[in-house]
Formats: sequence, structure tokens, C-alpha cells
Amino acid sequence: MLTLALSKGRIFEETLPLLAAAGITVSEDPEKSRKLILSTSQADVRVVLVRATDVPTYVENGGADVGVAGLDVLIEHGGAGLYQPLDLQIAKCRMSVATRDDFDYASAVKQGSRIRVATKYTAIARQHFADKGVHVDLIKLYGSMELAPLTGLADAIVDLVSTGSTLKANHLVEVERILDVSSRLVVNQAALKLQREPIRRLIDAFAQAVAARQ
Ligand code: PRT
Ligand code: MG
Repeated sequence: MLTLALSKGRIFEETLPLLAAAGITVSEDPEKSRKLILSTSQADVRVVLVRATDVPTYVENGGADVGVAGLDVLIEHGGAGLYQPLDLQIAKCRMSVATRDDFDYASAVKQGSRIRVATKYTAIARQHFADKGVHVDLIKLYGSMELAPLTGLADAIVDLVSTGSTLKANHLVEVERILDVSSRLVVNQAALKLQREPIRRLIDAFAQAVAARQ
């Protein structure tokens, strides 16, 4: 049995066409069912639904053999224990610094002021500002980052941006791009040895489907 860990929402939706290219159809729609284990058109392949941030943990510890996770999640988790054979080019977005539209970020950086930065992505933010030599106080949040500059909790946020409409709706502006993000196929190291053939077939089918799109 090959177990694939996916998160509900954009990653599940965008992985479906890749699975189809590998001849795999998922038997149920996760938005309509409460099931967390979904069978597929192949009796020896199943999908488990986990939180996006839990995908690396499942795959690293053998709760799933393969999974799909955003580069943001992989960097924050530390992907050292995972084989990452393929950039799937799905769920694309970017990691950026954003501030209130009336905050002069460039001047604050230039003057060497301490900047208060709220984010869920503390590892990425810490590395980014260290590389730039900017002094920051990081404030760890678990969601609704956009609120932090509006309430005076922080001067800036580090968050994912795709269309930019969330920032705009909250009178925030993107002042710096940190990283382009897409989702990666991740594979458990032991599974790669024990189930070499089915995993290789999945990687090859996904790789062909990704290449056909570019
Ligand atoms: O939502 P939940 O708390 O369950 O978990 P999650 O947010 O970790 O999962 P999900 O499904 O929202 O995100 C899974 C992965 O999708 C992330 O790890 C990213 O790699 C990728 N991805 C791609 C995104 C976005 N685009 C994205 N736009 N993840 C989140 N967003 C959010 C962003 O944080 C911000 O709140 O969407 C908002 C901005 O979108 P725009 O279009 O208004 O700019
Ligand atoms: Mg989300």
C-alpha cells in the first residue's frame, strides 16, 4: 500500500490532475465527506488528509510514504529527513514583507531602526532579515497576520501573497519579496527503498505531467 499525504484545499485540488496523469482518481471529494482516508482507483494507493503544516511530519515519520507540501512549510519544518525529488509547480505564491501603506519601510531599514515583524514563518523571516542585516523583533502568530500592522502589534508582516487582494483589502503594501513558493513532492527515505517501483512510477508520471504544462 502506498500512502499519499495531502492537505485539503488548493494542494488537494491542484494535485488531482497530476494524479490523473498517473492513472489515479481519488474516490471521494474531501469537501463533501468527513473521511480522512480516501481510497483511489488503484487498490494499492490511498490518500490521507492532513493539515498542510503536518505533511512533512507524516512523511518523515512514515505515517505516509509520499506527500505534497509548500516550500514555505518545508523550510519552516526543516526538510532534511525528506527526499524532495520534484517541484510540482502548483499552489504557487510568494513570501513577502508587507507593511501599512503609511509606514516608510525603506527609511526604517536605512536608519537601522528595530522593526517589529509578525509572522507564522519565523525561520524564513529570521534568515531573511539576518541576511539583510536588519534588526527585527519577531512576533510569532498562527494566522490573520494582516491584522498585526493595523492594530499596532507590529510594523510589518511576513506572509504568503498570491493575487495581493488580501493585502489590498487591509491597506497593506508588499515592500519586499523574499522567496518564490511552489509545492514539492516529498518522499519518506525508507519507503523509497522498500517501495522503489511504485514510488518511481509516481515520480515519473508527475514529472511528465509537470513538464507537459510548462
Ligand atoms: O488554511 P489552513 O490553516 O488549514 O492551512 P494552510 O494555510 O497551511 O493551508 P492552505 O491550503 O491555505 O495552504 C497550503 C499551501 O498553499 C501553503 O503552504 C502555500 O505553499 C500554498 N499557497 C499558495 C498559499 C497561497 N497560495 C495563499 N495565497 N497559502 C496561503 N495563501 C494565503 C496567504 O497566507 C494569505 O492569507 O492566502 C492569502 C493571500 O492570498 P491573496 O490571493 O489575497 O494574495
Ligand atoms: Mg490557509
